[in-house]
Amino acid sequence: MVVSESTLNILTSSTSARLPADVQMPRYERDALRNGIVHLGLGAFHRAHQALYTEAVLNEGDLRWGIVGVHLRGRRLADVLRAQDQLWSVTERHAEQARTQVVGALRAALFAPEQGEAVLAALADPGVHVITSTVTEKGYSFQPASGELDLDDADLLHDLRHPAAPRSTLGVLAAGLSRRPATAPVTVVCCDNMAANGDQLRQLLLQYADRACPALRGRLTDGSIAFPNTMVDRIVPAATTGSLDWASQRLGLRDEAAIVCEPFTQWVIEDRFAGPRPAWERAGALLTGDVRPFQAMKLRLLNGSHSAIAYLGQLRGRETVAEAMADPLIRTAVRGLMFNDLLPSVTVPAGFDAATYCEQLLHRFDNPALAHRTEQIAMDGTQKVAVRWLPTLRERLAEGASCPWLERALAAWMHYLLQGHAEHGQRLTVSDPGAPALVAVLRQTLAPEALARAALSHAPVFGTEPWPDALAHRLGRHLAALQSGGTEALLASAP
Ligand code: CS2
Repeated sequence: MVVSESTLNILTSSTSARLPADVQMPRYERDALRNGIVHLGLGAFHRAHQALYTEAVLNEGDLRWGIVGVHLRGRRLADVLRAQDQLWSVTERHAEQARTQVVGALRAALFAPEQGEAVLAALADPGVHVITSTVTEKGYSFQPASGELDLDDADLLHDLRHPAAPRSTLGVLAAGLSRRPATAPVTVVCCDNMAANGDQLRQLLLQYADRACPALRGRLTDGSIAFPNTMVDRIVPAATTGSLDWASQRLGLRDEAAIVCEPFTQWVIEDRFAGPRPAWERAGALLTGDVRPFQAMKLRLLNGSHSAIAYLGQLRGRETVAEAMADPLIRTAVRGLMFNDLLPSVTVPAGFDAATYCEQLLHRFDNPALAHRTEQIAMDGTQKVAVRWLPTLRERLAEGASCPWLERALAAWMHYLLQGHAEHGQRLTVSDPGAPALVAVLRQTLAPEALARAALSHAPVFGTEPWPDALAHRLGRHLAALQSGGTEALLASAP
């Protein structure tokens, strides 16, 4: 083999000895690892979150939990990880502080479209006791408002016709689980930002099984496959050229899979496993009977605020969350949204102080060391808004309360979808497979109130239960303000 200069400068098992002494390395023999976990969706979030909890378990000597990673789409990262012997670095940064660790937990990075057989074999392996997933909300092929399968999803439709050669998350999971011996229980741990994410995934698999592989229904209902609900939290921006260059400087080696994320991390998991599991609690995970209060607190306060920052930030030309938070108009709106509109709808888990939690969130959003792009968070709004904002809005309106900030954020999202450019003129890229259908509805009229009414009747996002007429009226006023005076006019009229 020709060893080129550039190969010598890449993070691999052999070059890792050259890393600076303060970079934490795996403290176990990687060759002795066994496959215990299959993970679907090998993006940055998994590699900075669940993989680190598992790494801590491995570092304590329980080597049953090596991870087989599966990329469902996009092969670049699978290739990168293979070239790096499945190693990558995670640097936790806040302002000037930085701590770096290299993770060794990954045993293989499979690319499902080309290695489908190996993926299904891994899922069916009786030595694998846990399957985790981070495929983003849209990766589960469902309609956010109804929770039903999205029969417009091309990959899902493909799999319903060809279940033995699946492409979608549900199809891959169903085919792999169907192959497992009946004597091998397994736990599927959904780690995406959906309410009752484990229950939701199980429901979707049941719907899928009924259409494509009826034999799986029995396995999904006999208790041999568990779907605990989880709450996952860590701010992990997608890598940028800047973050990769920064990591290379720090490591003295090129790591094309390097992650720079915040120090904060939280994982709350319903303690409902069908077989053995890694002792993730040793790494700080909370195993508990009821995850719902944690999910609501996090999805509404953190993710709900994030989405507002994203749409206001995009319209006002703020590239990152930290930049958006430094904009007084956005900061005031985010505080109002959190403390006035969202917090009253959240039952904070025992032992948490709600106001402290919100202040911590503001501090996390301010982190100047992260380039967390508002464009990234703005993606897939049709999935996210339905989970992050609408349950609060429904509940608060039913109680007769008002949500002035949340309603303004909703209007800003609609305006963002329609505008296509920021207030200073820069083009905006809307990346959301569900958006064209909503935008088509919005484009049917120009009158703000009619536009708001049309949006609220778009069932895939807003559901089939009617929204109060007064809401359409208020949203219409906000849209009119946006059309005439932009976000400045929108936010100036807020309480
Ligand atoms: C963000 C989340 O991109 C987004 O939609 O709101 O990825 C967020 O950073 C994480 O959920 C934090 O735990």
